[in-house]
Amino acid sequence: MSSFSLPGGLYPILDAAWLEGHAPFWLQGDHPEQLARRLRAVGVALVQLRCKGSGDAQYRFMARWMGALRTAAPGVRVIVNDRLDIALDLAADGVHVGQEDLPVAVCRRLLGRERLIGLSTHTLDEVVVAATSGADYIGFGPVFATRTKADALDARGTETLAAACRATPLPVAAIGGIDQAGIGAVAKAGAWSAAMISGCFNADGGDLLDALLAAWSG
Ligand code: TZP
Ligand code: MG
Repeated sequence: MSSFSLPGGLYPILDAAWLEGHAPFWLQGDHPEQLARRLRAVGVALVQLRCKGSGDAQYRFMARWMGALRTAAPGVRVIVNDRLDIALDLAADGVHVGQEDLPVAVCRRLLGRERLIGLSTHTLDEVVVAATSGADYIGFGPVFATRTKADALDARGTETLAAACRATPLPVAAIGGIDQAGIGAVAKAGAWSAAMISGCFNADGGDLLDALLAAWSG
């Protein structure tokens, strides 16, 4: 495991399908660079790239955003969802895997000690097991109901999130339905960060980063 010391707070997930369906302009021209600059300016430390499309689409989406983030947001760490091979090819700062993806031990062997590995968990049992998996942080959720992930499980609620945070020494990235209204409770529950896809943006696709940060800090 790497020596994990990364500031928490907002953990935006740039999801290809969500952006395409709700805020496609972020995918055009130099908008990726503009959003990358915004993320850095507000102090975001970690971003995840997520694309559930074909391998080719996944690669193009992630390569485009990796380029934008490296250029316009140096210092912001970039985590690739699911695809360890793409993470390696793009020299990402780490990978985020689910319970049914490549085992953390395999990711660690290929990524080395310094890069980050996140592991999704959904139950307290999974949280406990994850503590010895070699992951640097865990995701836990869905905390609230979400419309973004079609096969999302039932909302766990902030009480269970707090129990998850108590049950592990690892930093917990809460996920699922987190928005301006809920992010304060997520922070109070002891989460290290709030991972968000839709909650980062308003209905027009404008970013809500300032308001989210204010609500996170209470
Ligand atoms: N895993 C659990 S819920 C979820 C994922 C990827 C979706 C999160 O999206 P949103 O829009 O922040 O609810
Ligand atoms: Mg996965």
